[in-house]
Amino acid sequence: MATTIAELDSRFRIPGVAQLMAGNGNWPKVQVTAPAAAGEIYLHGAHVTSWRPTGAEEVLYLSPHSIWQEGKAIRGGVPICFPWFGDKAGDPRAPAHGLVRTKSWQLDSVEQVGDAVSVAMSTESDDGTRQWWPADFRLAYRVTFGAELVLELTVANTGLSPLRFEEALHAYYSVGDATLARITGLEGAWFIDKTDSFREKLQRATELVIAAETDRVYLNTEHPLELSDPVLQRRLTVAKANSRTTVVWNPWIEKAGELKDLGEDQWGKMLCIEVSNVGDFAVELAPGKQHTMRAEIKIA
Ligand code: TA6
Repeated sequence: MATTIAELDSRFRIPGVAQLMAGNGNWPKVQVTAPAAAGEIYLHGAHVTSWRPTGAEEVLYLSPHSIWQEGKAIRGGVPICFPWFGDKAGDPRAPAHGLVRTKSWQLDSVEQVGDAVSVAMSTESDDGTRQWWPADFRLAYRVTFGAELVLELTVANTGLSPLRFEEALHAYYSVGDATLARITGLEGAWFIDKTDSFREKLQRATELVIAAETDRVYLNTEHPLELSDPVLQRRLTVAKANSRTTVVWNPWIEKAGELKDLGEDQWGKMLCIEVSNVGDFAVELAPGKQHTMRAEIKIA
């Protein structure tokens, strides 16, 4: 028996700070209005769709054309990709970016931590996931909405066999004009260019500029990045822990036009920087062990 939003709200609300409410698609979401930040996270996919530090504008991009429909991922915010990234190798029928961004997650706790609010959700393997990926796992996700947005994804291997999985916090950032935004902190890193037959290339320039469709997996990168936006007049830093790859994506006009839930009028307003462990840097996890990937986003 599904728990109603009213029942969830009575269990988890913190008056004036956090409440459960019906969001888009009438899907349940936790709405946070903490002293340090406002934000929201849906139980659908444990999907963060908003983070606005007090005194600042919204930081995350959410498509106005997102399709709020069972089985569909919300377009924008921070989709969780697990246990594979992109298409599943050797199985074109499998859902892109894995199995959990369209699952309904369990809400475990909502806590005020100083002037921030921390929301914990979880999900685990079931018959539905095992038909695509014969593994036993539990995911625990903790999101702290404060002066920083902290995302912590913990994967536990609850089975008897080793696991090898990819993961990504596929964050969409709102930008004033993607062609004027600049990403620094990647110089000297090698990357796989998915727009050029997955060729491996070296990032020579100090600044990454979006001047065409951009879909790159930066390899063996562990240090913080900076996204500067001269239009919105802000700089974001994206720091991470236990993540060896960073994906940078902008679909540009043509690919955006092919995505019904994005659209060619939207590509210039978003830029994805994805803390991840993908490809050769997928995570190997022994039975009974767990791994936590962490992203910390703040306005510089
Ligand atoms: O992270 C970049 C990427 O892998 C792109 O190749 C593009 O497919 C994007 O993710 C969005 O994927 P989605 O399945 O959400 O449309």
